[in-house]
Amino acid sequence: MALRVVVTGAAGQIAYALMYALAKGDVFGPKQPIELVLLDISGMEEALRGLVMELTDCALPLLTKIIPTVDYAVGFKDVDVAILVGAMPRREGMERKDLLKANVKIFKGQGEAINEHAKKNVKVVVIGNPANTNALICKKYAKDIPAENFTALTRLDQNRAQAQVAERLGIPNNDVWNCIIWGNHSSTQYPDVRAATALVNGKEVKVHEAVKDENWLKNEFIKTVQLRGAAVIKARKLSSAMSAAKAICDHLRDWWNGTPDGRWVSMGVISDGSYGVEAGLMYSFPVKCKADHTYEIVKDLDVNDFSREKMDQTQNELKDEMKMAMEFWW
Ligand code: NAX
Repeated sequence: MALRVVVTGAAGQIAYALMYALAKGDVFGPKQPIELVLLDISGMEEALRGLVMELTDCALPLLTKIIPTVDYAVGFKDVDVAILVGAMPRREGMERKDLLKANVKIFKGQGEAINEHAKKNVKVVVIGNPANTNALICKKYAKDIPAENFTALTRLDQNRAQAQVAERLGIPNNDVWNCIIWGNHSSTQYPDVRAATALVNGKEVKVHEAVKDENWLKNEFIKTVQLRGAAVIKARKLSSAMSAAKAICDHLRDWWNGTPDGRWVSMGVISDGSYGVEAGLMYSFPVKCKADHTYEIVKDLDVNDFSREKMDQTQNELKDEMKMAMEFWW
Protein backbone atom coordinates (compact mmCIF):
# COMPACT_ATOMS: atom_id res chain seq x y z
CA MET A 1 0.00 0.00 0.00
CA ALA A 2 1.25 3.47 -0.87
CA LEU A 3 2.21 5.87 1.93
CA ARG A 4 0.70 9.31 1.63
CA VAL A 5 3.18 12.06 2.44
CA VAL A 6 2.37 15.78 2.46
CA VAL A 7 5.06 18.44 2.11
CA THR A 8 3.99 22.00 2.95
CA GLY A 9 5.91 24.93 1.52
CA ALA A 10 6.05 22.68 -1.52
CA ALA A 11 6.90 25.50 -3.91
CA GLY A 12 9.88 26.61 -1.79
CA GLN A 13 13.57 25.81 -2.01
CA ILE A 14 13.84 23.13 0.71
CA ALA A 15 10.90 21.23 -0.75
CA TYR A 16 12.52 21.38 -4.19
CA ALA A 17 15.60 19.63 -2.84
CA LEU A 18 13.51 17.20 -0.76
CA MET A 19 10.93 15.86 -3.22
CA TYR A 20 13.26 13.83 -5.38
CA ALA A 21 14.92 12.08 -2.45
CA LEU A 22 11.52 11.26 -0.92
CA ALA A 23 10.03 10.06 -4.16
CA LYS A 24 12.92 7.79 -5.08
CA GLY A 25 12.83 5.87 -1.81
CA ASP A 26 15.63 7.41 0.27
CA VAL A 27 13.42 7.60 3.38
CA PHE A 28 10.84 4.82 3.32
CA GLY A 29 12.87 2.32 1.34
CA PRO A 30 13.18 1.13 -2.24
CA LYS A 31 10.01 -0.97 -2.13
CA GLN A 32 7.58 1.50 -0.59
CA PRO A 33 5.27 3.27 -3.08
CA ILE A 34 4.50 6.90 -2.25
CA GLU A 35 1.73 9.38 -2.93
CA LEU A 36 3.15 12.86 -2.66
CA VAL A 37 0.92 15.78 -1.70
CA LEU A 38 2.34 19.20 -2.54
CA LEU A 39 0.74 21.85 -0.34
CA ASP A 40 1.42 25.55 -0.67
CA ILE A 41 -0.58 28.76 -0.35
CA SER A 42 -2.98 30.39 -2.75
CA GLY A 43 -1.07 32.14 -5.52
CA MET A 44 1.50 29.35 -5.82
CA GLU A 45 -0.64 27.06 -8.01
CA GLU A 46 1.42 27.70 -11.13
CA ALA A 47 4.69 26.93 -9.34
CA LEU A 48 3.15 23.70 -8.04
CA ARG A 49 2.07 22.84 -11.59
CA GLY A 50 5.69 23.12 -12.69
CA LEU A 51 6.80 20.90 -9.83
CA VAL A 52 4.25 18.27 -10.80
CA MET A 53 5.61 18.31 -14.35
CA GLU A 54 9.16 17.81 -13.11
CA LEU A 55 8.25 15.01 -10.72
CA THR A 56 6.26 13.35 -13.52
CA ASP A 57 9.24 13.67 -15.84
CA CYS A 58 11.46 11.85 -13.32
CA ALA A 59 9.41 8.74 -14.21
CA LEU A 60 10.07 7.33 -10.76
CA PRO A 61 8.89 3.77 -10.09
CA LEU A 62 7.72 4.41 -6.49
CA LEU A 63 5.81 7.65 -7.05
CA THR A 64 2.24 6.50 -7.68
CA LYS A 65 0.37 9.80 -7.30
CA ILE A 66 1.15 13.54 -7.14
CA ILE A 67 -1.46 15.83 -5.62
CA PRO A 68 -0.82 19.60 -5.82
CA THR A 69 -3.13 21.71 -3.64
CA VAL A 70 -3.59 24.95 -1.72
CA ASP A 71 -6.44 23.52 0.36
CA TYR A 72 -5.69 22.06 3.82
CA ALA A 73 -8.64 19.64 3.59
CA VAL A 74 -7.14 18.08 0.46
CA GLY A 75 -3.55 18.47 1.59
CA PHE A 76 -3.85 16.64 4.89
CA LYS A 77 -6.44 14.06 3.79
CA ASP A 78 -5.43 10.59 5.02
CA VAL A 79 -1.73 11.44 5.24
CA ASP A 80 0.65 9.05 7.00
CA VAL A 81 3.46 11.59 7.22
CA ALA A 82 3.33 15.40 7.30
CA ILE A 83 6.48 17.38 6.58
CA LEU A 84 5.72 20.98 7.55
CA VAL A 85 8.27 23.15 5.78
CA GLY A 86 6.21 26.24 4.96
CA ALA A 87 6.07 29.02 7.55
CA MET A 88 5.92 32.79 7.79
CA PRO A 89 9.46 34.03 7.12
CA ARG A 90 10.95 36.75 9.31
CA ARG A 91 10.98 39.97 7.34
CA GLU A 92 13.27 42.90 8.02
CA GLY A 93 12.12 44.95 11.00
CA MET A 94 9.71 42.24 12.14
CA GLU A 95 9.58 41.67 15.90
CA ARG A 96 9.84 38.13 17.25
CA LYS A 97 6.33 38.58 18.63
CA ASP A 98 4.88 39.41 15.20
CA LEU A 99 6.63 36.42 13.71
CA LEU A 100 5.20 34.16 16.40
CA LYS A 101 1.75 35.62 15.96
CA ALA A 102 1.77 34.88 12.22
CA ASN A 103 3.07 31.37 12.83
CA VAL A 104 0.55 30.60 15.57
CA LYS A 105 -2.12 31.29 12.96
CA ILE A 106 -0.51 28.97 10.40
CA PHE A 107 0.30 26.10 12.76
CA LYS A 108 -3.04 26.31 14.57
CA GLY A 109 -4.74 25.93 11.19
CA GLN A 110 -2.50 23.05 10.20
CA GLY A 111 -2.87 21.33 13.58
CA GLU A 112 -6.64 21.48 13.30
CA ALA A 113 -6.55 20.26 9.70
CA ILE A 114 -4.23 17.39 10.65
CA ASN A 115 -6.57 16.47 13.49
CA GLU A 116 -9.56 16.44 11.19
CA HIS A 117 -8.16 14.92 8.01
CA ALA A 118 -4.93 12.99 8.62
CA LYS A 119 -4.60 9.39 9.78
CA LYS A 120 -4.65 9.20 13.58
CA ASN A 121 -1.14 7.72 13.60
CA VAL A 122 0.28 10.44 11.34
CA LYS A 123 3.92 11.35 11.98
CA VAL A 124 4.68 15.07 11.82
CA VAL A 125 8.00 16.86 11.50
CA VAL A 126 8.12 20.65 11.58
CA ILE A 127 10.90 22.47 9.76
CA GLY A 128 9.43 25.97 9.33
CA ASN A 129 10.92 28.37 11.89
CA PRO A 130 10.67 28.82 14.82
CA ALA A 131 10.49 25.05 14.35
CA ASN A 132 10.21 23.88 17.99
CA THR A 133 7.47 26.31 18.94
CA ASN A 134 5.60 25.83 15.65
CA ALA A 135 5.60 22.08 16.32
CA LEU A 136 4.25 22.69 19.82
CA ILE A 137 1.43 24.89 18.49
CA CYS A 138 0.56 22.32 15.85
CA LYS A 139 0.39 19.55 18.44
CA LYS A 140 -1.78 21.65 20.72
CA TYR A 141 -4.44 21.96 18.05
CA ALA A 142 -4.31 18.35 16.91
CA LYS A 143 -6.08 17.12 20.04
CA ASP A 144 -6.76 13.55 18.95
CA ILE A 145 -3.25 12.77 17.73
CA PRO A 146 -0.69 11.54 20.29
CA ALA A 147 1.79 14.22 21.36
CA GLU A 148 4.74 11.97 20.56
CA ASN A 149 3.76 12.06 16.87
CA PHE A 150 4.93 15.69 16.67
CA THR A 151 8.61 16.49 16.24
CA ALA A 152 10.80 19.44 15.23
CA LEU A 153 13.85 19.18 13.00
CA THR A 154 17.22 19.60 14.72
CA ARG A 155 18.95 16.97 12.61
CA LEU A 156 20.56 19.58 10.39
CA ASP A 157 22.29 20.94 13.50
CA GLN A 158 23.37 17.44 14.48
CA ASN A 159 24.73 16.79 10.99
CA ARG A 160 26.62 20.08 11.14
CA ALA A 161 28.15 19.11 14.49
CA GLN A 162 29.13 15.67 13.22
CA ALA A 163 30.71 17.12 10.07
CA GLN A 164 32.69 19.72 12.06
CA VAL A 165 34.16 16.99 14.28
CA ALA A 166 34.92 14.69 11.35
CA GLU A 167 36.68 17.52 9.52
CA ARG A 168 38.69 18.42 12.61
CA LEU A 169 39.81 14.80 13.05
CA GLY A 170 40.34 14.22 9.32
CA ILE A 171 38.07 11.16 9.32
CA PRO A 172 34.94 10.24 7.30
CA ASN A 173 31.62 11.69 8.55
CA ASN A 174 30.27 8.23 9.30
CA ASP A 175 33.12 7.60 11.74
CA VAL A 176 31.62 10.09 14.19
CA TRP A 177 28.38 9.27 16.01
CA ASN A 178 26.15 10.22 18.94
CA CYS A 179 26.62 13.99 18.71
CA ILE A 180 23.69 15.67 20.47
CA ILE A 181 21.77 18.87 19.92
CA TRP A 182 19.96 20.03 23.05
CA GLY A 183 17.11 22.54 23.02
CA ASN A 184 15.95 24.97 20.40
CA HIS A 185 16.75 25.05 16.68
CA SER A 186 18.21 28.53 17.08
CA SER A 187 21.49 30.13 18.03
CA THR A 188 20.95 29.11 21.68
CA GLN A 189 21.02 25.38 20.84
CA TYR A 190 23.70 23.38 22.64
CA PRO A 191 25.72 21.07 20.36
CA ASP A 192 27.28 18.53 22.73
CA VAL A 193 29.89 15.88 21.94
CA ARG A 194 30.64 14.75 25.49
CA ALA A 195 29.02 11.37 24.86
CA ALA A 196 30.00 11.17 21.18
CA THR A 197 32.37 8.56 19.76
CA ALA A 198 34.83 8.63 16.86
CA LEU A 199 36.57 5.85 15.00
CA VAL A 200 40.24 6.83 14.81
CA ASN A 201 42.86 4.48 13.38
CA GLY A 202 40.45 1.57 13.76
CA LYS A 203 39.78 2.32 17.46
CA GLU A 204 36.63 3.73 19.06
CA VAL A 205 37.46 6.71 21.25
CA LYS A 206 35.49 9.48 22.91
CA VAL A 207 35.40 12.55 20.67
CA HIS A 208 36.84 14.89 23.30
CA GLU A 209 39.79 12.51 23.80
CA ALA A 210 40.36 12.33 20.06
CA VAL A 211 40.10 16.10 19.54
CA LYS A 212 42.33 16.85 22.57
CA ASP A 213 41.31 20.52 22.54
CA GLU A 214 38.68 21.40 25.16
CA ASN A 215 38.95 25.06 24.24
CA TRP A 216 37.95 24.38 20.62
CA LEU A 217 35.11 22.09 21.72
CA LYS A 218 33.74 24.59 24.25
CA ASN A 219 34.04 27.68 22.07
CA GLU A 220 34.67 27.63 18.33
CA PHE A 221 32.92 24.31 17.70
CA ILE A 222 29.74 25.33 19.54
CA LYS A 223 29.63 28.79 17.93
CA THR A 224 30.22 27.39 14.44
CA VAL A 225 27.29 24.99 14.75
CA GLN A 226 25.02 27.55 16.42
CA LEU A 227 25.69 30.17 13.75
CA ARG A 228 26.00 27.91 10.70
CA GLY A 229 22.54 28.75 9.36
CA ALA A 230 23.35 32.48 9.43
CA ALA A 231 26.74 31.84 7.79
CA VAL A 232 25.07 29.96 4.92
CA ILE A 233 22.57 32.79 4.43
CA LYS A 234 25.38 35.35 4.38
CA ALA A 235 27.29 33.43 1.72
CA ARG A 236 24.43 32.15 -0.40
CA LYS A 237 21.93 34.98 0.15
CA LEU A 238 19.49 32.14 0.71
CA SER A 239 19.00 29.82 3.66
CA SER A 240 20.18 26.20 3.76
CA ALA A 241 18.13 24.04 1.43
CA MET A 242 20.11 21.01 0.22
CA SER A 243 21.45 20.26 3.69
CA ALA A 244 18.02 20.89 5.26
CA ALA A 245 16.41 18.46 2.81
CA LYS A 246 19.06 15.82 3.57
CA ALA A 247 18.47 16.32 7.31
CA ILE A 248 14.70 15.89 6.89
CA CYS A 249 15.38 12.59 5.11
CA ASP A 250 17.74 11.48 7.92
CA HIS A 251 15.20 12.44 10.62
CA LEU A 252 12.33 10.61 9.00
CA ARG A 253 14.34 7.57 7.91
CA ASP A 254 15.59 6.98 11.46
CA TRP A 255 12.17 7.65 13.02
CA TRP A 256 10.52 5.31 10.53
CA ASN A 257 13.05 2.49 10.46
CA GLY A 258 14.77 2.77 13.85
CA THR A 259 18.29 3.70 14.95
CA PRO A 260 21.07 1.07 15.09
CA ASP A 261 22.01 -0.42 18.49
CA GLY A 262 24.08 1.94 20.60
CA ARG A 263 23.28 4.95 18.43
CA TRP A 264 21.02 7.90 19.01
CA VAL A 265 19.89 10.92 17.04
CA SER A 266 18.60 14.36 17.99
CA MET A 267 14.97 15.32 17.53
CA GLY A 268 12.81 18.09 18.93
CA VAL A 269 10.19 16.17 20.93
CA ILE A 270 7.77 16.90 23.75
CA SER A 271 9.72 16.87 27.00
CA ASP A 272 8.71 14.32 29.63
CA GLY A 273 10.73 16.23 32.23
CA SER A 274 14.00 14.42 31.45
CA TYR A 275 17.23 16.28 32.23
CA GLY A 276 15.33 18.96 34.16
CA VAL A 277 13.58 20.21 31.02
CA GLU A 278 10.06 21.43 31.78
CA ALA A 279 7.54 18.78 30.76
CA GLY A 280 5.52 19.82 27.72
CA LEU A 281 8.24 21.93 26.04
CA MET A 282 9.29 20.96 22.51
CA TYR A 283 12.99 20.46 23.22
CA SER A 284 15.67 18.65 21.23
CA PHE A 285 16.90 15.52 23.02
CA PRO A 286 18.93 12.47 22.05
CA VAL A 287 16.43 9.74 21.13
CA LYS A 288 16.56 6.10 20.13
CA CYS A 289 14.00 5.01 17.54
CA LYS A 290 12.49 1.58 16.92
CA ALA A 291 11.22 -0.01 13.71
CA ASP A 292 7.60 0.41 14.88
CA HIS A 293 8.07 4.20 14.47
CA THR A 294 8.30 4.87 18.22
CA TYR A 295 11.17 6.56 20.03
CA GLU A 296 12.48 7.06 23.55
CA ILE A 297 14.55 9.86 25.04
CA VAL A 298 17.99 8.53 26.00
CA LYS A 299 18.21 8.85 29.79
CA ASP A 300 20.98 9.19 32.32
CA LEU A 301 23.67 10.80 30.22
CA ASP A 302 26.10 12.69 32.37
CA VAL A 303 25.40 16.45 32.59
CA ASN A 304 28.19 18.60 34.01
CA ASP A 305 27.96 22.26 35.07
CA PHE A 306 29.01 23.55 31.65
CA SER A 307 26.31 21.50 29.91
CA ARG A 308 23.69 22.37 32.53
CA GLU A 309 24.15 26.06 31.92
CA LYS A 310 23.89 25.69 28.15
CA MET A 311 20.89 23.35 28.37
CA ASP A 312 19.07 25.80 30.64
CA GLN A 313 19.87 28.77 28.43
CA THR A 314 18.21 27.19 25.41
CA GLN A 315 15.35 25.93 27.61
CA ASN A 316 14.73 29.49 28.81
CA GLU A 317 14.47 30.71 25.24
CA LEU A 318 11.89 28.00 24.49
CA LYS A 319 9.90 28.94 27.59
CA ASP A 320 9.89 32.57 26.42
CA GLU A 321 8.73 31.57 22.94
CA MET A 322 5.98 29.42 24.40
CA LYS A 323 4.85 32.22 26.69
CA MET A 324 4.75 34.64 23.78
CA ALA A 325 2.91 32.17 21.55
CA MET A 326 0.35 31.50 24.30
CA GLU A 327 -0.76 35.12 24.14
CA PHE A 328 -2.12 34.36 20.69
CA TRP A 329 -3.35 30.81 20.92
CA TRP A 330 -6.24 30.93 23.35
P1 NAX B 1 11.02 29.29 0.92
O1 NAX B 1 10.67 30.73 1.18
O2 NAX B 1 11.85 28.94 -0.26
O3 NAX B 1 9.66 28.46 0.79
C1 NAX B 1 8.63 28.52 1.73
C2 NAX B 1 7.35 28.09 1.03
O4 NAX B 1 6.35 27.94 2.04
C3 NAX B 1 6.83 29.11 0.02
O5 NAX B 1 6.54 28.46 -1.20
C4 NAX B 1 5.55 29.65 0.70
O6 NAX B 1 4.56 30.02 -0.25
C5 NAX B 1 5.14 28.42 1.52
N1 NAX B 1 4.22 28.68 2.63
C6 NAX B 1 4.17 29.74 3.46
N2 NAX B 1 3.16 29.60 4.32
C7 NAX B 1 2.56 28.43 4.05
C8 NAX B 1 1.45 27.73 4.60
N3 NAX B 1 0.72 28.27 5.58
N4 NAX B 1 1.10 26.53 4.09
C9 NAX B 1 1.81 26.01 3.07
N5 NAX B 1 2.87 26.62 2.49
C10 NAX B 1 3.24 27.81 2.99
O7 NAX B 1 11.63 28.76 2.28
P2 NAX B 1 12.59 27.50 2.53
O8 NAX B 1 13.99 27.91 2.27
O9 NAX B 1 12.05 26.33 1.81
O10 NAX B 1 12.47 27.35 4.12
C11 NAX B 1 11.28 26.97 4.72
C12 NAX B 1 11.36 27.08 6.24
O11 NAX B 1 12.38 26.25 6.76
C13 NAX B 1 11.69 28.48 6.76
O12 NAX B 1 10.82 28.78 7.85
C14 NAX B 1 13.13 28.33 7.27
O13 NAX B 1 13.43 29.27 8.29
C15 NAX B 1 13.09 26.92 7.78
N6 NAX B 1 14.38 26.23 8.00
C16 NAX B 1 14.46 25.37 9.05
C17 NAX B 1 15.58 24.60 9.28
C18 NAX B 1 15.62 23.61 10.41
O14 NAX B 1 16.65 22.98 10.57
N7 NAX B 1 14.57 23.43 11.21
C19 NAX B 1 16.80 24.74 8.44
C20 NAX B 1 16.51 25.33 7.10
C21 NAX B 1 15.51 26.46 7.11
O15 NAX B 1 16.14 27.64 7.51
